[in-house]
Amino acid sequence: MSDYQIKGFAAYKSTYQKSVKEPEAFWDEIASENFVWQKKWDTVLDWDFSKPEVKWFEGAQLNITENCIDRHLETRGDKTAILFEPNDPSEATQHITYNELSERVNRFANVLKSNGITKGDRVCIYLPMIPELAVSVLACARIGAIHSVVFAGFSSTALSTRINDSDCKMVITSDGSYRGEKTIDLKGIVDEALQECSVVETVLVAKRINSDIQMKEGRDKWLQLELGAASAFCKPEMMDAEDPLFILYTSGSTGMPKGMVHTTAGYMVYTAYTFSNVFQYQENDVYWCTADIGWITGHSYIVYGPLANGATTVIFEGTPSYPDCGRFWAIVEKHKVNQFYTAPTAIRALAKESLDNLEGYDLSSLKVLGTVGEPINEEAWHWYDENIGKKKCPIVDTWWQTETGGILISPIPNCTETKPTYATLPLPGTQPALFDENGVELEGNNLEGSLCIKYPWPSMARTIWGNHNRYRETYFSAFPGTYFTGDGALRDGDGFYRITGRVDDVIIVSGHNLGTAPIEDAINEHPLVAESAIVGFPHDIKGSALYGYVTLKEKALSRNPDDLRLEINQMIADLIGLIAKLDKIQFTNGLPKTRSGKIMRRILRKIACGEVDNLGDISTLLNPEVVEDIKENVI
Ligand code: 7RM
Repeated sequence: MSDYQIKGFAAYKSTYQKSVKEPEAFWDEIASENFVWQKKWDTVLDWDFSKPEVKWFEGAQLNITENCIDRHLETRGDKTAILFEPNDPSEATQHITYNELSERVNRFANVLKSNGITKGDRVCIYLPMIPELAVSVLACARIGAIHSVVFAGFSSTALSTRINDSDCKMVITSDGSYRGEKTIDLKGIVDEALQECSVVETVLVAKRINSDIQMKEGRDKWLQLELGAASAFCKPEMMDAEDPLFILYTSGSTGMPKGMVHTTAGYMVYTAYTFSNVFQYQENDVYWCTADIGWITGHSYIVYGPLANGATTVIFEGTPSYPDCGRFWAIVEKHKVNQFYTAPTAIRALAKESLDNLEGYDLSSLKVLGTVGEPINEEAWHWYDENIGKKKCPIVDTWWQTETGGILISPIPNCTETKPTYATLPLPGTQPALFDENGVELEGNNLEGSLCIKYPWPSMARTIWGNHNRYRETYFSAFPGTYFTGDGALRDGDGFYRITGRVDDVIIVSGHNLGTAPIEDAINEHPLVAESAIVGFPHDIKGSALYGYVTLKEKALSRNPDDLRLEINQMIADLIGLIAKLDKIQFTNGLPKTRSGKIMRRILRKIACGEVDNLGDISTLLNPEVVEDIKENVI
């Protein structure tokens, strides 16, 4: 293992250069030397971004579960593969070894087969963060079924839309889930969703909370009973390199969610390679990513990437605030976590709380800290660096997308430098470029533009399920010949990239382009501000003006709101300039967020523009209740 792990800046430099000059030779070598193949490829890469079509390792045959499980059994059979930490801290941790994982995946694969699932069938997985979630994903991959994991916080409508879009024949769920002090009736949500889904034949139900649920005769089956009756070995299905491995839905700025299709060989090679490098994982390390497996971060960096490297990966069922806001740190201490990977929204939420929550926890096992999902503001970056990493752990600000399958821009610990708010340098194999609004590539440094990727990388999504046209339109039409990410970025004097936010979040005020992220950063520098979001609204003279939604910290309650408004605008004026001052500032109890913690500016924009009756579906939000409050107090 770790043959492909880069050590030191010189190695990064030469590796990167090789990956650009001879990309095919570069990936050929990595794929040959670090994975098991039933049959090697005929061609490393075949691509045409105008179609668009991308094929990696064509002609190869493999099964990803042989790479994530079987090949480790001889040397790591008794090593913990999955460390399961339940919601309730008094419930025992489970250590699932590679041997045990193998048996569970094989049995589960046989259950899928005996229920009529074959290669190419779509299986929807709607489970909480329990071991069965990872096991069911791998069981699908074992037999070549295409998994479509739907985050178990989504509503029944969101679930049925996704089940129908890809015609899933089976749903795997549980009798319920734990979330902090609450339980959630997952099976009830599935039952409701399935009233709208005619293709589903079977529902496998895992027992988790022992609730009294309805089982529909002929359709619903208890997973544990089925597993007991299944044999413990299932021959892995041999997959072509470009056979779909999974579908994962991601919301676009408009319309139906997009079912991004990831294929087998390239996805495996890239997630494994980047996991090893970005986290500098060493053989006996314990790695923890706090994301849900329902998101791409969980697919790539809880399940496939870590397991392909024979790592120990933590699966945490609970929330950062249960039983108190020290839970993350209690788990880090308990399992001596070495790499910790989370989202800026979680960091900001914890930073808002008292430092007493950290008191007494030994965090000295930590070596690398990671962040993903949105730009991390300077204040949160420093809080993470000082209080969690004790200034000794490099922070990897990893930029990537559901569509990219794996991390594309990130520091590499102890190889490349970190810089607050910067994702820094492209990983080997990634060729980023910035384009201006006329579609001209911006050469040189110290510029800002639309972030595109000029050359294929192995884990890029190959299409949108059932809608290749939309794939072309969304990603390959704005800047022909390159993949358009939808993000803006700036490249500093050292060639470091800073993601400035979605390009659609740019607001033009009096002819000046203002990104929302830097203004929010400025506001967040105010010591009494917990979080903020900026949107534009129409203005007679300026074209657009800025509307700020600001959540204050507890301590701000005693302060006069108008004084605070003045101070916030002064902060912006000081840090950015008068042009970026806000016309309106509304104080909020919270900001509407997606389930993965992204602020839903679309909703805030509509409210600021007076379109309160036309907010669209808000049922998939993490916190739909804050929307009412915001509507009522609009300025
Ligand atoms: C992995 C994931 C993708 C979008 C992406 C960006 C934003 C993600 C960062 C980031 C700044 C980062 N997939 N984003 N990581 N922005 N710095 N390190 O989040 O499909 O759910 O979202 O998230 O806008 O385009 S995703």
